Amino acid sequence: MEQTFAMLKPGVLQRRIVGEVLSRIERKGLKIIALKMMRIPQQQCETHYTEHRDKPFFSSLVSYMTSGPVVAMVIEGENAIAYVRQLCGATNPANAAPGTIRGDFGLVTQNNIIHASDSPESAAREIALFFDPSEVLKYEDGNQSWLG
Ligand code: 3AN
Repeated sequence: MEQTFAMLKPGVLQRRIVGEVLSRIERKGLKIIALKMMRIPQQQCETHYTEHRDKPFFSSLVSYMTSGPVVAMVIEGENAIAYVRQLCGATNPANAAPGTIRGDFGLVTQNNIIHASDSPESAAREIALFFDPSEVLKYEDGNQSWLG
């Protein structure tokens, strides 16, 4: 079963919409197998966004992402990476369709509510960066064939 990493960005807790965002992930049938609130240390944040190190928005992105608590998670399910990206919508909320998380809750690109891994390689790297294996919990769903 595929696993992906997602993170609710600073501001989501303050706006009291953590539950709304998590519920969209759960309603889809995806399974949350790790979840924690944390403040990201600067170094860890720079490592997480290392592919954007040379972009003009890098330092602003890192200071925003370390400015308040985030909610990090590992999500499991069939095609979890693609489905979570689909639930998020386009990077720029101006282009994100209504009904998507960014389309419904976001206004500007940097503060676009949620991060989600974009490939199996990023998912593995990001899960390992944020979670100790002991924090990722395997549990049975019972016989629910609609879960795929
Ligand atoms: P996504 O998060 O949709 O995979 P990426 O990987 O291109 O998009 O960007 C990573 C993060 O960098 C975005 N979630 C957003 O916070 C920030 N970002 C991307 N493009 C811009 C931009 N043009 N200006 C400011 N921040 C940006």
